[in-house]
Amino acid sequence: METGLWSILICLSLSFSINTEALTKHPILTRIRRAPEAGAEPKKCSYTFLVPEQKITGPICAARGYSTDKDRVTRLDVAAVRDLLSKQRREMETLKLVVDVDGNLVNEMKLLRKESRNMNSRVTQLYMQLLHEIIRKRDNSLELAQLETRILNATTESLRLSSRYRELEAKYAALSAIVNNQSVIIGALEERCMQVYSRKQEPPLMGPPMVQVVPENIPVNVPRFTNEIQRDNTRAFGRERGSRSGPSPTSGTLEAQETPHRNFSAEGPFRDCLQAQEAGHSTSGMYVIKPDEAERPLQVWCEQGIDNGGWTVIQSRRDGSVNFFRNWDNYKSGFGNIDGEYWLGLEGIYLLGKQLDYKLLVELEDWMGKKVYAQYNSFHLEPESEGYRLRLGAYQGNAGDSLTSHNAKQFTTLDRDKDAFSGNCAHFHKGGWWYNACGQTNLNGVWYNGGVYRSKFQDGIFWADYGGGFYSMKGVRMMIRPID
Ligand SMILES: [Ca+2]
Repeated sequence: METGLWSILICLSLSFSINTEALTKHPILTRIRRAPEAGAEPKKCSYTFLVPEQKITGPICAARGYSTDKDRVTRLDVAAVRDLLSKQRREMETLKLVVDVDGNLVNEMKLLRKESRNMNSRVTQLYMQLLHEIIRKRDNSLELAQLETRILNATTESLRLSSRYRELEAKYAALSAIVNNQSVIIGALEERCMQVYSRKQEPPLMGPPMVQVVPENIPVNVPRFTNEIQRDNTRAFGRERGSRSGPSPTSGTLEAQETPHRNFSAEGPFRDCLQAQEAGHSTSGMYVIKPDEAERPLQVWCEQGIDNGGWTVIQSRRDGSVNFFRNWDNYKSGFGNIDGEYWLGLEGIYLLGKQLDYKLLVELEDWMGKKVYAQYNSFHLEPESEGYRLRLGAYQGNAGDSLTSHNAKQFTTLDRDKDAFSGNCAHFHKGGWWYNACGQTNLNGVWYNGGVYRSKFQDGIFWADYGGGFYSMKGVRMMIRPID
């Protein structure tokens, strides 16, 4: 060596053997498994150390087998080692990353477990709620079933009562028929007795023929299950017989009318109740009217509550408080109480009907509280010189037509007989009416309490087509209104 230095070559063989198999077996590393490098033999490398020149004092150790390019090989080895170290460092970093990822996964797992526990808790809560709901619904079903049972029981009971009620109705109708027939028989027997035992030679009093005995619609069919409170009839009952005032009519004049305290309109006079209504008076009550040719105003009851209102009431019966067995003058001028029972008067009715074309509505109320109607599409009276002859139009309604047979008849009272019967119908029917011989209706007759009545003659307030001749109505109203 020219430098005077000698070299000692120490060959170091470093063997780096990385057990990659052990790494690839790690479960976490499966994702980063790499293919093994081909020819991954333990690599060798050489290092060259330079030492200062020394005097040779001993044996010289000469290296064998090292050629002149040994320095180049050593650098390659160093580079290879560095590369390997770098690779290992990267692998270490990769492993570190993997470990970090693993840690994150563990955290995620923990979170998921916690979430799962929460979900379990929530599911359990929901299950409990569901269970509670099911139990509650089952209880509701039970209550519903109990309620249905009760309704069924009530319905059964109601049907049973209804059936019982119909039976009673039928019995009542049958009994009414018997009473009617008995009244007729008794009347006939009384007449025969009079004939047999009368010491007088004068002919016996023969009554008019009876109207039909048992009509088809005897008033027993009333609306069922009504909530209406039955009105107290005890007050009227005391007057039942009192309203029959004996064979002679009262000769009194128009009864003093009570001072109206309510439902009274001081306005007017109006032509009729329709005009009052058109003037803005929409409530029923007492009004003053004055027909066109009337000498003095009249008090009337205006019915504004039924069938669009505007009805002038010309006759009213409801409690037997007024005697209707009266003479001609009374029937001509009118009598009674405007807020109770009254007759407007033939002259007033005549004057009303003279000013406009009117129609007539007859309202009947039976003792079961049921109301039926008969309406005639025209109505007026002829003047007194014609005996206030009745002029009626066509019938419509649900009461049956018992008035048309009285059409074109003059008015009869006990003291003025204009009827078609040999005797005086007012005498037998105890009222004043447009009698024929004598008639199918007697709305000014005797007010009997309770409906079916017993009498020698048919003198009750009857409407033959509704109840027959021996059924006296509880209430009657006759009212008129101009034709629309
Ligand atoms: Ca006569």
